[in-house]
Amino acid sequence: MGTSEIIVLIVGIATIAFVLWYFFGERERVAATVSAGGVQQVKVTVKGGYDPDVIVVKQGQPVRLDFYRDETASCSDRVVFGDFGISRELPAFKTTSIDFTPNNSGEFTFACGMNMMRGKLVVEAA
Ligand SMILES: [Cu+2]
Repeated sequence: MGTSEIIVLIVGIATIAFVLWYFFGERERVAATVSAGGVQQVKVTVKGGYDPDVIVVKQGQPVRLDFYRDETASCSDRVVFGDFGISRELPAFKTTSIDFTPNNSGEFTFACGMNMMRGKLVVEAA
């Protein structure tokens, strides 16, 4: 096998690894920080997606998610937590706080109003 073939092989493997990571890899996962009042807080930036898009909290303790919408694209003007009956407008370039207490453990999806941008709330059993 010549040098150029080896290079092609390495580039091919790297490309496949990247594609696998991109589609199936663990997304950025962020655990909430707990305030003095016992509220689990996470700041989420909304810009073409949710950052972080996997949020880990504990069951039975109040949660505050501060969504900062850093864009005007209409796709993200609403965030919906279907399992919690929450649907909230997110004004552009403002922080919108969403407060709730997850009473059940499990994985819950949140999404924009069109269900295109998605994130995951992981509630760990108390
Ligand atoms: Cu959308």
